[in-house]
Amino acid sequence: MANSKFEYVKSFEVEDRLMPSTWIVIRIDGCHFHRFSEVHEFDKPNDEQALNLMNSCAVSVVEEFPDIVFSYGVSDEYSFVMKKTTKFYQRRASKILSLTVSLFSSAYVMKWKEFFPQKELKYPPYFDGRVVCYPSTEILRDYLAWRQVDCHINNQYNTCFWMLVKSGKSKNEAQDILKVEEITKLTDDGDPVKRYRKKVIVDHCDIIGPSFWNEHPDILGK
Ligand SMILES: Nc1nc2c(ncn2[C@@H]2O[C@H](COP(=O)(O)OP(=O)(O)OP(=O)(O)O)[C@@H](O)[C@H]2O)c(=O)[nH]1
Ligand SMILES: [Mg+2]
Repeated sequence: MANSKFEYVKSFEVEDRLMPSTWIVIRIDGCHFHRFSEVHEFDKPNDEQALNLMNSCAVSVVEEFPDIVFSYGVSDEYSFVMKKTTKFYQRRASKILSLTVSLFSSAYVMKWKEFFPQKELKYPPYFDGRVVCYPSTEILRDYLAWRQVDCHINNQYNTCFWMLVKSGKSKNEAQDILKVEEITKLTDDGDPVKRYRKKVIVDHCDIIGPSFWNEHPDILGK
Protein backbone atom coordinates (compact mmCIF):
# COMPACT_ATOMS: atom_id res chain seq x y z
CA MET A 1 0.00 0.00 0.00
CA ALA A 2 1.33 3.41 -0.91
CA ASN A 3 2.54 5.55 1.96
CA SER A 4 0.94 8.92 2.23
CA LYS A 5 1.14 11.74 4.72
CA PHE A 6 -2.22 10.58 6.01
CA GLU A 7 -0.94 7.17 7.17
CA TYR A 8 -0.37 8.50 10.68
CA VAL A 9 -4.12 8.34 11.38
CA LYS A 10 -3.75 4.58 11.83
CA SER A 11 -1.89 5.21 15.08
CA PHE A 12 -5.19 6.30 16.63
CA GLU A 13 -6.64 2.81 16.28
CA VAL A 14 -6.65 0.91 19.56
CA GLU A 15 -5.22 -2.54 20.11
CA ASP A 16 -8.07 -4.76 21.25
CA ARG A 17 -6.69 -8.28 21.27
CA LEU A 18 -8.35 -10.49 23.83
CA MET A 19 -6.27 -12.16 26.50
CA PRO A 20 -4.55 -15.28 25.14
CA SER A 21 -5.35 -18.80 26.40
CA THR A 22 -8.77 -17.86 27.72
CA TRP A 23 -12.22 -18.97 26.67
CA ILE A 24 -13.88 -16.24 24.61
CA VAL A 25 -17.61 -15.82 25.15
CA ILE A 26 -19.65 -13.62 22.85
CA ARG A 27 -23.17 -12.92 24.09
CA ILE A 28 -25.68 -11.28 21.79
CA ASP A 29 -29.04 -9.98 22.96
CA GLY A 30 -32.03 -8.68 21.03
CA CYS A 31 -32.51 -4.91 21.37
CA HIS A 32 -35.94 -3.94 22.70
CA PHE A 33 -37.31 -7.41 22.05
CA HIS A 34 -40.08 -6.75 24.54
CA ARG A 35 -41.51 -4.42 21.92
CA PHE A 36 -40.40 -6.57 18.98
CA SER A 37 -42.25 -9.60 20.41
CA GLU A 38 -45.40 -7.51 21.00
CA VAL A 39 -45.40 -6.03 17.51
CA HIS A 40 -44.90 -9.47 15.95
CA GLU A 41 -47.42 -11.10 18.30
CA PHE A 42 -45.16 -13.78 19.71
CA ASP A 43 -46.90 -16.41 21.85
CA LYS A 44 -46.52 -15.83 25.57
CA PRO A 45 -44.47 -16.70 27.49
CA ASN A 46 -42.56 -18.70 24.85
CA ASP A 47 -43.05 -18.59 21.12
CA GLU A 48 -41.73 -21.85 19.75
CA GLN A 49 -41.14 -20.53 16.24
CA ALA A 50 -39.31 -17.46 17.54
CA LEU A 51 -37.07 -19.71 19.62
CA ASN A 52 -36.53 -22.03 16.64
CA LEU A 53 -35.54 -19.02 14.56
CA MET A 54 -33.00 -17.98 17.21
CA ASN A 55 -31.61 -21.55 17.21
CA SER A 56 -31.34 -21.58 13.45
CA CYS A 57 -29.44 -18.27 13.43
CA ALA A 58 -27.09 -19.65 16.09
CA VAL A 59 -26.45 -22.73 13.93
CA SER A 60 -25.48 -20.41 11.07
CA VAL A 61 -22.99 -18.63 13.33
CA VAL A 62 -21.51 -21.88 14.65
CA GLU A 63 -21.18 -23.28 11.14
CA GLU A 64 -19.52 -20.12 9.86
CA PHE A 65 -17.01 -19.62 12.68
CA PRO A 66 -15.11 -22.89 13.12
CA ASP A 67 -13.61 -22.13 16.53
CA ILE A 68 -16.96 -21.93 18.32
CA VAL A 69 -17.20 -25.12 20.38
CA PHE A 70 -20.47 -24.52 22.19
CA SER A 71 -23.38 -22.14 22.25
CA TYR A 72 -26.36 -21.63 24.50
CA GLY A 73 -29.44 -19.52 23.98
CA VAL A 74 -32.57 -18.40 25.75
CA SER A 75 -35.24 -15.86 24.93
CA ASP A 76 -33.62 -13.16 22.77
CA GLU A 77 -30.03 -13.94 23.75
CA TYR A 78 -27.33 -16.37 22.63
CA SER A 79 -23.85 -17.08 23.98
CA PHE A 80 -21.08 -18.45 21.80
CA VAL A 81 -17.96 -20.04 23.28
CA MET A 82 -14.73 -19.94 21.28
CA LYS A 83 -11.95 -22.33 22.15
CA LYS A 84 -9.09 -21.08 24.29
CA THR A 85 -6.50 -21.38 21.56
CA THR A 86 -8.47 -19.63 18.85
CA LYS A 87 -6.53 -17.25 16.64
CA PHE A 88 -9.70 -16.10 14.90
CA TYR A 89 -9.02 -12.55 13.63
CA GLN A 90 -5.97 -12.47 15.93
CA ARG A 91 -8.46 -12.51 18.82
CA ARG A 92 -9.43 -8.90 18.05
CA ALA A 93 -12.50 -8.12 20.16
CA SER A 94 -14.11 -5.63 17.79
CA LYS A 95 -13.77 -7.97 14.79
CA ILE A 96 -15.09 -11.05 16.63
CA LEU A 97 -17.99 -9.18 18.20
CA SER A 98 -19.08 -7.25 15.14
CA LEU A 99 -18.89 -10.32 12.87
CA THR A 100 -21.01 -12.37 15.27
CA VAL A 101 -23.64 -9.69 15.78
CA SER A 102 -23.94 -8.87 12.10
CA LEU A 103 -24.10 -12.49 10.95
CA PHE A 104 -26.73 -13.31 13.58
CA SER A 105 -28.84 -10.25 12.69
CA SER A 106 -28.75 -10.82 8.95
CA ALA A 107 -29.53 -14.53 9.41
CA TYR A 108 -32.52 -13.54 11.57
CA VAL A 109 -33.92 -11.38 8.77
CA MET A 110 -33.15 -13.89 5.99
CA LYS A 111 -34.73 -16.81 7.84
CA TRP A 112 -37.76 -14.93 9.13
CA LYS A 113 -40.10 -16.15 6.35
CA GLU A 114 -39.02 -19.74 6.87
CA PHE A 115 -40.23 -19.64 10.48
CA PHE A 116 -43.06 -17.12 10.14
CA PRO A 117 -44.48 -17.67 6.65
CA GLN A 118 -47.71 -15.88 7.58
CA LYS A 119 -46.15 -12.92 9.37
CA GLU A 120 -44.57 -9.87 7.87
CA LEU A 121 -41.33 -8.69 9.44
CA LYS A 122 -42.41 -5.18 10.33
CA TYR A 123 -39.05 -3.56 11.05
CA PRO A 124 -35.42 -4.63 11.28
CA PRO A 125 -34.49 -6.49 14.45
CA TYR A 126 -31.05 -5.74 15.86
CA PHE A 127 -28.83 -7.16 18.56
CA ASP A 128 -26.28 -5.85 20.99
CA GLY A 129 -23.24 -7.87 21.92
CA ARG A 130 -20.42 -8.17 24.39
CA VAL A 131 -17.34 -10.29 24.54
CA VAL A 132 -15.79 -11.61 27.75
CA CYS A 133 -12.76 -13.83 28.41
CA TYR A 134 -12.94 -16.55 31.03
CA PRO A 135 -9.63 -17.89 32.30
CA SER A 136 -10.69 -21.37 33.42
CA THR A 137 -13.10 -24.10 32.38
CA GLU A 138 -14.65 -23.97 35.83
CA ILE A 139 -15.53 -20.29 35.47
CA LEU A 140 -16.80 -20.88 31.93
CA ARG A 141 -19.07 -23.63 33.27
CA ASP A 142 -20.31 -21.23 35.96
CA TYR A 143 -21.01 -18.64 33.28
CA LEU A 144 -23.13 -21.12 31.30
CA ALA A 145 -24.88 -22.31 34.46
CA TRP A 146 -25.64 -18.67 35.31
CA ARG A 147 -27.40 -18.17 31.98
CA GLN A 148 -29.40 -21.39 32.34
CA VAL A 149 -30.41 -20.68 35.95
CA ASP A 150 -31.55 -17.25 34.78
CA CYS A 151 -33.60 -18.96 32.06
CA HIS A 152 -35.26 -21.29 34.59
CA ILE A 153 -36.14 -18.46 36.99
CA ASN A 154 -37.56 -16.24 34.23
CA ASN A 155 -39.49 -19.09 32.65
CA GLN A 156 -40.96 -20.16 35.96
CA TYR A 157 -42.09 -16.60 36.63
CA ASN A 158 -43.42 -15.97 33.11
CA THR A 159 -45.27 -19.29 32.92
CA CYS A 160 -47.03 -18.64 36.25
CA PHE A 161 -47.71 -15.02 35.31
CA TRP A 162 -49.40 -15.84 31.98
CA MET A 163 -51.34 -18.77 33.47
CA LEU A 164 -52.76 -16.40 36.09
CA VAL A 165 -53.64 -13.86 33.39
CA LYS A 166 -55.29 -16.58 31.26
CA SER A 167 -57.28 -17.70 34.31
CA GLY A 168 -58.84 -14.22 34.51
CA LYS A 169 -56.53 -12.23 36.79
CA SER A 170 -55.38 -8.79 35.73
CA LYS A 171 -51.66 -8.31 35.08
CA ASN A 172 -51.36 -6.31 38.33
CA GLU A 173 -53.12 -9.03 40.32
CA ALA A 174 -50.89 -11.72 38.80
CA GLN A 175 -47.82 -9.64 39.67
CA ASP A 176 -49.00 -9.21 43.26
CA ILE A 177 -49.76 -12.91 43.68
CA LEU A 178 -46.31 -13.87 42.42
CA LYS A 179 -44.72 -11.31 44.73
CA VAL A 180 -46.50 -12.78 47.74
CA GLU A 181 -45.79 -16.36 46.72
CA GLU A 182 -42.09 -15.48 46.18
CA ILE A 183 -41.37 -17.92 43.37
CA THR A 184 -38.86 -20.42 44.59
CA LYS A 185 -35.43 -19.52 43.27
CA LEU A 186 -33.44 -22.37 41.82
CA THR A 187 -30.02 -22.97 43.33
CA ASP A 188 -27.07 -23.71 41.16
CA ASP A 189 -25.33 -26.55 42.61
CA GLY A 190 -10.80 -27.72 28.76
CA ASP A 191 -8.66 -27.01 24.02
CA PRO A 192 -11.17 -29.29 22.24
CA VAL A 193 -9.99 -32.38 20.39
CA LYS A 194 -9.00 -31.73 16.84
CA ARG A 195 -12.05 -31.84 14.61
CA TYR A 196 -11.96 -32.22 10.88
CA ARG A 197 -15.61 -31.47 10.43
CA LYS A 198 -18.02 -30.16 12.96
CA LYS A 199 -21.56 -31.42 13.30
CA VAL A 200 -23.88 -28.87 14.86
CA ILE A 201 -26.49 -30.38 17.14
CA VAL A 202 -29.39 -28.39 18.56
CA ASP A 203 -30.44 -29.80 21.91
CA HIS A 204 -32.40 -28.79 25.00
CA CYS A 205 -30.65 -30.09 28.07
CA ASP A 206 -29.33 -29.24 31.52
CA ILE A 207 -25.87 -27.62 31.43
CA ILE A 208 -25.82 -26.60 35.08
CA GLY A 209 -25.01 -30.01 36.58
CA PRO A 210 -22.03 -32.19 35.62
CA SER A 211 -23.83 -34.93 33.61
CA PHE A 212 -23.90 -33.14 30.25
CA TRP A 213 -20.24 -32.16 30.52
CA ASN A 214 -19.22 -35.64 31.67
CA GLU A 215 -21.04 -37.17 28.72
CA HIS A 216 -19.39 -34.73 26.29
CA PRO A 217 -15.82 -34.28 27.53
CA ASP A 218 -14.67 -33.30 24.05
CA ILE A 219 -16.56 -29.98 24.01
CA LEU A 220 -14.41 -28.18 26.56
CA GLY A 221 -11.46 -30.57 26.41
CA LYS A 222 -9.83 -32.34 29.32
N1 LIG B 1 -43.99 -13.22 23.95
C1 LIG B 1 -42.70 -13.55 23.90
N2 LIG B 1 -41.79 -12.61 24.22
C2 LIG B 1 -40.48 -12.96 24.17
C3 LIG B 1 -40.04 -14.25 23.80
N3 LIG B 1 -38.70 -14.28 23.85
C4 LIG B 1 -38.30 -13.05 24.24
N4 LIG B 1 -39.37 -12.24 24.45
C5 LIG B 1 -39.38 -10.83 24.86
O1 LIG B 1 -38.07 -10.35 24.81
C6 LIG B 1 -37.69 -9.83 26.08
C7 LIG B 1 -36.23 -10.13 26.29
O2 LIG B 1 -35.80 -9.58 27.49
P1 LIG B 1 -34.76 -8.39 27.56
O3 LIG B 1 -33.61 -8.65 26.64
O4 LIG B 1 -34.46 -8.20 29.00
O5 LIG B 1 -35.64 -7.16 27.06
P2 LIG B 1 -35.49 -6.23 25.79
O6 LIG B 1 -36.81 -5.57 25.57
O7 LIG B 1 -34.92 -6.99 24.64
O8 LIG B 1 -34.49 -5.11 26.30
P3 LIG B 1 -32.94 -4.86 25.91
O9 LIG B 1 -32.30 -6.21 25.69
O10 LIG B 1 -32.36 -4.16 27.10
O11 LIG B 1 -32.94 -4.00 24.69
C8 LIG B 1 -38.60 -10.53 27.08
O12 LIG B 1 -38.78 -9.76 28.22
C9 LIG B 1 -39.87 -10.69 26.29
O13 LIG B 1 -40.64 -9.52 26.37
C10 LIG B 1 -41.06 -15.21 23.46
O14 LIG B 1 -40.78 -16.39 23.13
N5 LIG B 1 -42.36 -14.82 23.53
MG1 LIG C 1 -33.06 -8.02 24.80
